[in-house]
Amino acid sequence: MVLKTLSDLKSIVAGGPVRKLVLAAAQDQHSLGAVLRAWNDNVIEPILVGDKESIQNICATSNYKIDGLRIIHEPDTEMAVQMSVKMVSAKQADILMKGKVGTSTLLKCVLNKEWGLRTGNLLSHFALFEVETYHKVIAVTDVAMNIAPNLQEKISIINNSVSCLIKLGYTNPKVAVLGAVEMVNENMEATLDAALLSKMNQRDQIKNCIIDGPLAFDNAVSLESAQHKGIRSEVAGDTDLLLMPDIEVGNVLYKSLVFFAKAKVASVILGARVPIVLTSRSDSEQAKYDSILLSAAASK
Ligand code: COD
Repeated sequence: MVLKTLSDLKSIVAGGPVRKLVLAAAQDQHSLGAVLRAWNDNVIEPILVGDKESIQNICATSNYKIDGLRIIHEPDTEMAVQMSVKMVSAKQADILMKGKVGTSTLLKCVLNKEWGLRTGNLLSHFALFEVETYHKVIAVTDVAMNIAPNLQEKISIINNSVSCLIKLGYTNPKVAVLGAVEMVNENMEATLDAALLSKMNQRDQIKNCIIDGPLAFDNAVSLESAQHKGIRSEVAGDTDLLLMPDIEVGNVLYKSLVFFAKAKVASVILGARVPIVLTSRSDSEQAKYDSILLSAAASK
């Protein structure tokens, strides 16, 4: 099974357990809209932590029905995030979501050594894109958390992503490790890592997926382009997951897909005790809603 569109996420979570989601610093219009929609669809049971008056004002202005909704009043943003993270640590919630708070404030609380959500695994960002010009949903990692992953960190990022794809129904997802070129070039570290990752996959040191690289972006997503260059690869042209060399390449690709190609996106932080919805403030309500569905599927 592969996802053809992001709306397929709905059927994956339909009828599954209702997850408790805590929205940290909940006084944010798009986050509230997405959370209340997922609540209405019976995917999650929300707990809102934040400035109660602001939350109520946003809901009143937007005509959101909030009868029966659990709201915990904490007007200080950092305290609201801490309280939300601690609720997850205490197993009172299954998903953490970022509201009106900066990414690094939330991540620093998540990484807190005493009461944070570390498991010993690397945390990494995983995004799914639906773009008209590709024949299926394409996953991209890591475009938002790990800045310049080394080989070991790239292995963890692949493992986090492959586990998530398997929860979504994939078998042996196809992973393209990107470089600027498809040949190993000793001056381009990304190509060296890509060749090592491919060989480690062949030798079963990285399991449950098919890895090939280095592949340039065009070979990864276009069979015609790969054939034109004479590349023989099971992954080329049919990639399920693109592994980015670093955060700059990843973030620019993410934003190009959304702003130029009008792609739809859903994303989640993996590797912590629970999935974390960490969409950016500029993401649409639809992107936040799809990210909640993805997190619910990832929390299986
Ligand atoms: N997984 C697990 N543990 C981690 C990770 C990770 N990905 N990153 C850091 N840690 C641990 C370290 O082992 C250490 O014990 C502690 O956390 C602090 O590590 P530092 O000092 O390297 O981390 P910080 O606190 O300076 O920064 C961690 C961030 C995740 C905030 C940092 O990596 C970061 O700023 N990433 C980019 C986030 C961002 O700006 N995204 C923008 C695109 S939206």
